[in-house]
Amino acid sequence: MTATTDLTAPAAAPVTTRTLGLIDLSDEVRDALGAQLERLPDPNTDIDHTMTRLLQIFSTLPTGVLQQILDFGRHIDTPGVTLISNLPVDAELPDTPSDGGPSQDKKTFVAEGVLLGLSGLLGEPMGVLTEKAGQLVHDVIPVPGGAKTQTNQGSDVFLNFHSDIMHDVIGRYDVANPDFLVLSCVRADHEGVAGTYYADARDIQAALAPEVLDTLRSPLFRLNAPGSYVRDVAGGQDVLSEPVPMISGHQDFPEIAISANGVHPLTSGAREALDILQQVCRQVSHSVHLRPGQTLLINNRKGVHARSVFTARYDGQDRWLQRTYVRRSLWNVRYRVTEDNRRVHY
Ligand SMILES: O=C(O)CCC(=O)C(=O)O
Ligand SMILES: [Fe+2]
Repeated sequence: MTATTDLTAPAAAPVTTRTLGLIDLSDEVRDALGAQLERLPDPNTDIDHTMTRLLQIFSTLPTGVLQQILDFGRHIDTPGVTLISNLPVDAELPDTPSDGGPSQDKKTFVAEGVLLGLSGLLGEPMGVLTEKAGQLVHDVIPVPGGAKTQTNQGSDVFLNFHSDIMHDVIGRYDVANPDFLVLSCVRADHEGVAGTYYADARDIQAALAPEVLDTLRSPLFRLNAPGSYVRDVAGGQDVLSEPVPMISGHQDFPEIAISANGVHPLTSGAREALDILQQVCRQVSHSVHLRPGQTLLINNRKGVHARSVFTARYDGQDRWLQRTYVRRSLWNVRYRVTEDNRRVHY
């Protein structure tokens, strides 16, 4: 774990990098979790029953660890990102699916159990029809056609600092989107160089000149819908949100929302501020090279995340992450619910 420091970037104030939460499980705790998760059935068969069982299993974590995870989910002043290490893994792993998943050959569900069990300590996993076909467990895998895109299928290009957002007919893409992402590593990339970055909005604000922050706090930006939505639904055309600020809310507890697939600034000053924002994100960010048995808890409102370039070979052994989208509560997003599944939204 390193804070990435680029001395040429235009931070206006000394750079500080907020704490990266760290949890390292003992081998004993890992094995006890693993023994229970080995027997887990496919979570998709009865998701609410599985979430209930997982709550029982994960409540046996040592009290200090459990509280650190719960505090991550419930408090405004806790870290925006926490890395959990030494989690159990599946004894046998099929090839990384070449089509971006899900795998048809995965026989045990330890990774899924870890992902959903941790998600359940933060809130409720949810799906979106236009992202991974509404699945609750997302596979994040490099796909040849998406190598150069600003999406989770990419590998050849730096995936810019962004929030995971959703197209929404209300014109705001940062309202019904997930409060948290949970990202688990099933398989690392061949060279082990793929980095996941996180920049905390509190650190970003502190590093910005007041006039740049003022611009970023003004509704001078339109978010483009996610790449998956533009590609699959809008025939490749940008679909923009109403004008929004990039950073909003309480001075000490700001919220940030950036779209990966392009932000349209409404003025030249806003364009300049956006460039500075990406550079400052790099300066204040943590980077983690995820390995099997590691999971990142990401607060999708307190900060923004990014991914480095890495080399995909499309040989069945490529990088494979699993991801959930988590809402603290499903109540205030009920206007988007599908008829078929109360966890899945349009
Ligand atoms: O591949 C990564 O490390 C992060 C990708 C990403 O932005 C996401 O899954 O939302
Ligand atoms: Fe993302």
